[in-house]
Amino acid sequence: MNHRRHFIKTATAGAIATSLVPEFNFAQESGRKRPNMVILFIDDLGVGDLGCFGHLRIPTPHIDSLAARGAKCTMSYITNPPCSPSRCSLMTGMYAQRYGKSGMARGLPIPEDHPTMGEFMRDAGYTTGQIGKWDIGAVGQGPHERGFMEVAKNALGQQYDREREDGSYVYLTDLDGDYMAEFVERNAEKPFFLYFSPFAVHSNVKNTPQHYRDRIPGGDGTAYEGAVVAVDDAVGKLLKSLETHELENDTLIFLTGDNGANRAHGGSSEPYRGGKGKDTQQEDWVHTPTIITWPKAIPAGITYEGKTATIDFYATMAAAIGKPLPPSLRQRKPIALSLGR
Ligand SMILES: [Ca+2]
Repeated sequence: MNHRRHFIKTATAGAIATSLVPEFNFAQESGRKRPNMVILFIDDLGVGDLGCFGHLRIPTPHIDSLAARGAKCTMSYITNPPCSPSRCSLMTGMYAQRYGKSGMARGLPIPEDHPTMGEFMRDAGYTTGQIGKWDIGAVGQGPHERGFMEVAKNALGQQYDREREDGSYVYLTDLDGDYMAEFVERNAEKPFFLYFSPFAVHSNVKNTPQHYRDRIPGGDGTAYEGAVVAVDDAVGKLLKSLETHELENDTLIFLTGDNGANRAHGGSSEPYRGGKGKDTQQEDWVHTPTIITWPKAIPAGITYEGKTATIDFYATMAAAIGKPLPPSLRQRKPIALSLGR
């Protein structure tokens, strides 16, 4: 199978959009091996939806294994709910209010004179890839235009029901997981940054394949519960691919949600109140389940109770590769990679 056809590539690295970041060659500067970066940004995932965060029914062994090999951050937040502003803040490392984005404001431009996380990593020599939902910036500010060299193609279909190129049915989350494994396989020999932002588990989830629902204890899982299991399987595909290429220790992985759970559609905010839809002034509208792993730098199996936020993932990645932040982010600090110590 020709995996290349599943991704659309820019002509050359750095061919589109430029940043204000000075030329910097980390490899020449330090001679150290550079870690790969992966962000797993799950749509509408509630703080109580994962086994490692206390859910009693949904089995999430792969995500739980991530937590076991790194840090579970129990006081982690987004700064701008819901979907679009949350993604803008993540990708720019800025409070989106700095460029006029308060509330949803879908389609509002992100700054052209400030590098996105994708542009920052691309300009550091990384191969950058994006899979799934973008929902950032204006027309002309898509993932290709704003730093991602490989962007997974959208499969035909609606919601979670999609078609493979041969016309056969595929559940979208399964396809997204395949894309992750493909991206790692293709780029295993050089440093990469993968931004995985699946449509899952955005509500209202209705058509989860029965075999996922059957994996809930008792076999009577809801469509939402089954969808979380499917995301866990996709994460499992990523982890297997990293293991196959012996990259586990050299990869910094963040997993989190873009905003709180939609409890009306089956998500869990436990042990907090609030979430998406109703009660957006309460805790779980902005409190997310975050896991950060990097075996070379973060102790295994720790629970970190200090505050963390997705807005600081950018600065954390910069610190991990030793690249100075752009001037527009000089006030940001990285999440301590020695979490818990
Ligand atoms: Ca969302």
